[in-house]
Amino acid sequence: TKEELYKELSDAIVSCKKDQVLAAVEKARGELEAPEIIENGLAAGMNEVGTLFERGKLFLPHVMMAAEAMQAGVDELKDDMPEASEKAAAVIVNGTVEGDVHDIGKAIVSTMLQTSGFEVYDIGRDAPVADFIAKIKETDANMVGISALMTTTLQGQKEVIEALEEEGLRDKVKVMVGGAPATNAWAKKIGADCYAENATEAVSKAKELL
Ligand code: HCB
Repeated sequence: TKEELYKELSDAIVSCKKDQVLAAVEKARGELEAPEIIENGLAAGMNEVGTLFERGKLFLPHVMMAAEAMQAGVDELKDDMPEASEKAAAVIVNGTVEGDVHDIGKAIVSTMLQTSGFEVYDIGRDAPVADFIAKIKETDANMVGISALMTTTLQGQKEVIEALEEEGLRDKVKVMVGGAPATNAWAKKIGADCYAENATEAVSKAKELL
C-alpha cells in the first residue's frame, strides 16, 4: 500500500543510509508520484530524525548523514517531477536567511514551485538580506519565499520584509514565509502575506497570492 511505501521511505531516512534511501526511492517510483515520495516519505523521515535528535537518540553526524541521503533521494527524483501545464505569472526569489544553513526544505519548495510553472531563483542558504533584495531587483520578482529553521534566525524573515519596505518594494512583492519555527501568527505579526507549512501548501498559497 501507499502507507507501507511511505513508511519504507521514512525508515530509510531514519537509518541515515544513502543506499537504503536510494533503494526505497527506486522501489516507490513505480507506485507513487515524485512529490508524494518527497513530502510523505522522505520529509516525514527527516521530521522523525529531528524528533530523535531532540530526544538524544541520534546525534549531529547522523542528522548530517540523513540530510545527505535525503538530498540524494530528492536529486534522484528531479527528472520525475511533473511538467507544469502552464507557466505561472510569477517570478519568485527563494532563500534561507542569514545565519541559517538549513536548506533541504527550502530546496524542495523551490523544486515544487518550479515544476508548478513558477520562475524560481534560489539564492541558497545563509543568505544576507541584501542578497534577497538584490536578486528581487535583478529578476523583477513579484514574490519572495523566506525560509528559517531556527528560533534564533526567524527574525531574519522580518528583516527581509523591513528591507522591502525601505526599498519601496513591499507593494510589488508578495511575501511567503516558512520553516519549522514559523507559524501563521508569526507571519501575520511580521506582515508577511502568507505562511506555508510544507511544499505542497507553498505552491497552493503562492498561486492564491497571484
Ligand atoms: Co539542524 N536544527 N542544526 N541541522 N536540524 C534543527 C532545525 C533543530 C530544530 C533541531 C533541534 O535541536 N531540535 C535545531 C534548531 C533549534 C532552534 O530552533 N533554536 C537545529 C540546530 C540547533 C542546528 C545547529 C545549530 C546544530 C549545531 O551545530 N549544534 C546547526 C545549525 C547551524 C546554522 O544554521 N548556523 C544545525 C545543522 C543541521 C545540519 C547541517 C546537520 C542539517 C541541515 C542540512 C541542510 O539543510 N542542508 C540539520 C537538520 C537536517 C535539522 C533537522 C533535523 C531537520 C530539518 C529538515 O531538513 N527537515 C531539524 C529538526 C526539525 O526541523 N524539527 C534540526 C525536513 C524538511 C523537508 O522540512 O521544515 O525544513 P523543513 O521544510 C518544510 C517546511 O518547513 C516548509 O516546506 C518544507 C518542505 O515541506 N518550508 C517552507 C520551509 N521553508 C519554506 C519556505 C517557504 O517559502 C515556504 C515553505
